[in-house]
Amino acid sequence: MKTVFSPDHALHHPLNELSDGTLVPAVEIPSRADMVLAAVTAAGLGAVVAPDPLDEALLRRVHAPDYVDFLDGFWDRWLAEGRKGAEALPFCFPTRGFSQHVPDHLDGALGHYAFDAGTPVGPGTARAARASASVAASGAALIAGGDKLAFSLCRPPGHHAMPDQFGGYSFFNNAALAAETLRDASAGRVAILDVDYHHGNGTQAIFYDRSDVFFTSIHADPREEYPYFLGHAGETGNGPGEGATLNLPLPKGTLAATWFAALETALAAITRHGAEALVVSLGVDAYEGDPISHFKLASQDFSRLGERLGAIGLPTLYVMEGGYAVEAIGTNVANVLTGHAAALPG
Ligand code: SP5
Ligand code: ZN
Repeated sequence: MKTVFSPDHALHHPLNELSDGTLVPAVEIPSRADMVLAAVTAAGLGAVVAPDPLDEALLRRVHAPDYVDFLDGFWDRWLAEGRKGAEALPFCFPTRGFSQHVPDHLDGALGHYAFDAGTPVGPGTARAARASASVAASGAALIAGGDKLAFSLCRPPGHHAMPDQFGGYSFFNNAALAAETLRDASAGRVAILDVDYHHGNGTQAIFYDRSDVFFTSIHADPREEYPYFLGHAGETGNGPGEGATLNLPLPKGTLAATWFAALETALAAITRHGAEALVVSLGVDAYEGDPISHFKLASQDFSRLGERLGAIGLPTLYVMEGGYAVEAIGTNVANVLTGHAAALPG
């Protein structure tokens, strides 16, 4: 299998995030990707390749062009205004009852294009997010070209990114860009399985009205965990997409046995949908040692996850999402990929 990777992820290097009413050290940091790359290399999982240039039309089909332009231009505006901070955080949002017009004021525009105040934007954020998107799309191109297994080592993550809002450490929705790339390349249906601890609200939103891309997610119940406002069991899709979204929320503290039972429910639904390719939003923050999450998967459970996904036999692209136990993130990701590769025939 190939791993697609870009060192440009390091252009996004958040310093602090808001938590418990104070600024604390950011957890979505460059060393995450470096640890994963080192573990994948050490496991002998195959070649590491650079991404192809990003298809601008694809990016602007999944995301609103004005949102893409805003992110691209944000840091120059911040500098031109002589702002003090080394990075920006939105703090005022057009919630219930507010106008959706884009303000001229930079803080207003930043809030318009964001849904949380916990996702710093810095000098290289847009360039890193673009590199991450290209890593996702290039991984999907490998699968479209006949590879049975590939890994897009994306950073920053993507599954919280909405069509025109960033948040949850996500700017461009890498899994959605990968699924779109697969749809463009073939007539087959695609399934997205999101195993990150947090609900993939952005991916759900992007495909909510569509039947050709099935979205299923195993995550902490939004009633008691971020992103709070999406990911409930009752959200099943809309219009032509009715039935093509399956949320499997689980309580904080969930143990491996319960988590793997939910996985079986998700896999049965993927099979029923008739998917011909699988995109896995691979967050490993369901790990028991994760500093911001509350599921109880052990490192060996990630091997079991890979083995189970390999056994269903669909061409599969793994797209890196969350996972903040930096010392274990490499082992946990390599365990998934090694398990999957071992389960493939031949
Ligand atoms: C891709 C991904 O995994 N994004 C996760 C975004 C979670 N953001 C909210 C983090 C809030 C952390 N607050 C912890 C408080 C501990 N007392
Ligand atoms: Zn997560």
